Amino acid sequence: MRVLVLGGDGYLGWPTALHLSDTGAEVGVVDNFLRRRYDDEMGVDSLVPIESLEVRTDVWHDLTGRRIETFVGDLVDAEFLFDVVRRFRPDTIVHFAEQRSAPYSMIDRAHAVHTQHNNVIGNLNLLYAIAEIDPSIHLVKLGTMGEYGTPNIDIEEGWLEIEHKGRRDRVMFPKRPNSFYHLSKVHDSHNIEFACRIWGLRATDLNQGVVYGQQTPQTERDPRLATRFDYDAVFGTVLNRFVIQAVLGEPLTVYGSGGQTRGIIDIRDTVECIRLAAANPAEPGEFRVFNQLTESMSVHEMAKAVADTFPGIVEVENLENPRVEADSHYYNVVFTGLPSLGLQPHRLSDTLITSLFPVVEQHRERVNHAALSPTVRWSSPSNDLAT
Ligand code: NAD
Ligand code: USQ
Repeated sequence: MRVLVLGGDGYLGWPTALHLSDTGAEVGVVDNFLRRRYDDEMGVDSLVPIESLEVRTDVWHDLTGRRIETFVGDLVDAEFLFDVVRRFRPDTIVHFAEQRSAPYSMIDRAHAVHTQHNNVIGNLNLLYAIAEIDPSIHLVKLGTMGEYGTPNIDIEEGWLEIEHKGRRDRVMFPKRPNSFYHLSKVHDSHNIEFACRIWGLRATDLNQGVVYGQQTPQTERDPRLATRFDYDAVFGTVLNRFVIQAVLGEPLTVYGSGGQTRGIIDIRDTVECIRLAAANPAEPGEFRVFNQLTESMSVHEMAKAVADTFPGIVEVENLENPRVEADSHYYNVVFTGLPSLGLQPHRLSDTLITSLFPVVEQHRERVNHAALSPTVRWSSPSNDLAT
């Protein structure tokens, strides 16, 4: 298998590239280091130091004898992207390369426009590149559970059978996301479904829940293979943030009552889900959707799971919610597609939480405490243009 991993320098893309390479695939990585530039913009850095892409791939080669080819450039630059797909000739393209923070997309007009331009245009260029160069390429696209929002009905895997006024149809599941970032993923899903239906492309949209964890069997082989670990209020995801806050002795920042429920997944399951999707491609013309999570939990339950590992020491603080989102709602998600392909999920447990503690403890001096507090507010749209 020849797999091109777009966004292969990121939190999930890098360990996925290693996992695929380890299982024998010929892997190429594309990235423009946008994520590293957001760190400079926000004045933060990954908790765990990360090496350059060049060093990472050299270390992997030294350890395993396997090469990962790298292509540095922007998906929004269609000529660059077409050239890479022509040169690498993948049979699978895994697409992680997007601006992925909801708070970042809600900072102001410029950040919302950047997010949707980067994500929607990059993805659209990719669809054209596949259609022109080789329509048999299987696109494995990272979507998000947040595309659905929190509807008052069960969340199906991408599609919904409906009966309306005595007639039946199968339609894409209705979407009601909570940020301009999550909306960009909805737009991507519609564009991909269109390309499958009209051009006969084949795609798997993986609606992934919130990821936690930092190590995979491959990244653990050498500290220079580490992937990033974000904890700040803009790019840090909830469980990773709670673990860092617990180790630092800071209160766990639950937004609102903490009743908001989300799908979650261990990073080791993320990389395996990608392998399973790639190894079992969608049919030509098929827009296949899997919900990529292994369990659902309220934010309050996540905080409790972390706090319980430090009995009596860690406090939970209910902050006024900076976001606009339901914190008391129905949530029942169907996720049978990936288990039916063989996924054996890791579940959140004390052991998993405590296995993150040494990583955090080792780098605790690197934490910028000021970056832990949320500053982006959903309810007041901010215009960055001078008036
Ligand atoms: P990340 O920001 O760490 O990685 C994304 C990578 O893509 C970065 O290295 C970035 O430089 C690159 N990139 C972005 N735009 C690009 C462009 N135009 N051209 C080339 N490279 C570009 O994010 P992540 O946490 O690894 O997430 C990867 C994907 O998975 C995203 O699409 C995200 O929406 C999705 N996802 C992430 C999570 C999570 O909890 N982290 C959960 C669900 C879905
Ligand atoms: N939350 C807190 N306290 C915190 C941080 C978050 O209560 O300190 C709450 C949020 O209000 C939200 C939930 O936890 O209700 C999840 O927040 P998050 O920041 O962990 O996740 P989110 O913004 O949804 O985005 C992350 C990734 C994104 C991915 C998404 C999957 O950044 O790329 O798409 O998780 S999902 O949530 O399923 O859409």
